[in-house]
Amino acid sequence: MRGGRGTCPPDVTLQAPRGFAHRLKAEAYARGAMIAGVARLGPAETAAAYDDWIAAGYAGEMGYLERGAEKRRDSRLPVPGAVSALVIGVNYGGTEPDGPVARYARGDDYHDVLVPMLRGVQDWASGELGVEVPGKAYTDTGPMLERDLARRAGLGWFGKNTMLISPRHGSFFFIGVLLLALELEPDAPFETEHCGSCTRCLQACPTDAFVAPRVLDATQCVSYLTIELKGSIPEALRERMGGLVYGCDVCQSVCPWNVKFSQVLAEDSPFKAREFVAGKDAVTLATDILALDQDAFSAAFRKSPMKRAKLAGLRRNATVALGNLDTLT
Ligand code: B12
Ligand code: SF4
Ligand code: SF4
Repeated sequence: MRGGRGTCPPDVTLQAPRGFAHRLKAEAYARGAMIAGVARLGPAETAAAYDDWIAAGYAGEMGYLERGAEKRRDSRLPVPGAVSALVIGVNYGGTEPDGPVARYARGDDYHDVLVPMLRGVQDWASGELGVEVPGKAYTDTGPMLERDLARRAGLGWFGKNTMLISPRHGSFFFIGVLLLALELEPDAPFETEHCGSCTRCLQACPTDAFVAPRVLDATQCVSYLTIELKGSIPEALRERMGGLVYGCDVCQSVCPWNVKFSQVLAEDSPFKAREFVAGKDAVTLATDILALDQDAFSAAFRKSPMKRAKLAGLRRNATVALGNLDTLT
């Protein structure tokens, strides 16, 4: 019926039997999802907000965001024939303590976990329906407005910190999307918002990176500065980064929805902190990073999302953190 998992011929859209969407979500839960919903694909309601964000230059050096803009505006475009999305949220441990490395990056790389998880669900669906179901799995791996799709699938609302927040689980979860050329009964989109008059995240951001509620200037965000930025970190922002070495959770940690509803990580979760970062304060971690050579770096961060910054990026971050903590000689 089709040419493999990543590809599928146009105009092949299957019809799922009644109740199949429920079974599909149950399969996702069984494979590790904390939340799951089904969305009908189509033009993104937040496309204009996205365009404005790009036009304002808030994406900084992340040029890929503009290049994929057309597909991001309409979720039917990335996979020909796709009409539905299974959208999952996977817990990465909001009850873990704050530290110099953001929670999402302490364990295994989520791309290596969520994509196979979703492909497993796709294969399960093919087996159940007796025909290969065309589709493609994404988690931060393609031109997709994942938060837009997650809201559409009923998972939660856009917080003022821009995170997709679930009223039952907070926001410390990854989003994974499985686009399917399969007609499924969709869940109701999440239509309410529950930030109210709260502004804790906006006030707590160490670099004042929020231009307005729900609008983040990524070029000012510590997550961007420590992970995405290739060159040196602008001097004016260095001191404000304090002891943050990789990523930032501040605007999530202060959120009452996380304080109350964050979920504990399962003992066998791939997102448990690896030895090199577990329990270390900023000075210890930064000192250990500066002692790494290339081989030791590769061994310590094998299958870790922290590889993305490369050794040079981690050294840069570690140096800024140590400078801030007044320990450089
Ligand atoms: C680029 C990017 C970043 C950039 C920019 C972040 C940003 N807020 O835009 C940087 C490097 C800074 C970043 C940081 C982080 N990221 Co990031 N990132 C992405 C990526 C690749 C694209 C996001 C994007 O399109 N940004 C552009 C803006 C305009 O889109 P948006 O923030 O999603 O906003 C949407 C809505 O909020 C709405 N909207 C925007 N403005 C307004 C205004 C109003 C009034 C309304 C109603 C709606 C609205 O429209 C937008 C488009 O749909 C996604 C993966 C993906 N493909 O979607 C992951 C993703 C958003 N990141 C994720 C994570 C985990 C993080 C960090 C927590 C990592 C960390 N600890 O350091 C931080 C959080 C920082 C933060 N507060 O957002 C998760 C978020 C999961 C969740 N529950 O929300 C995602 C979905 C990856 C994943 N698959 O799990 N990230
Ligand atoms: S991740 Fe940190 S720096 Fe970025 S917006 Fe949130 S609090 Fe600000
Ligand atoms: S801290 Fe407050 S304003 Fe910010 S996302 Fe959470 S509830 Fe919304």
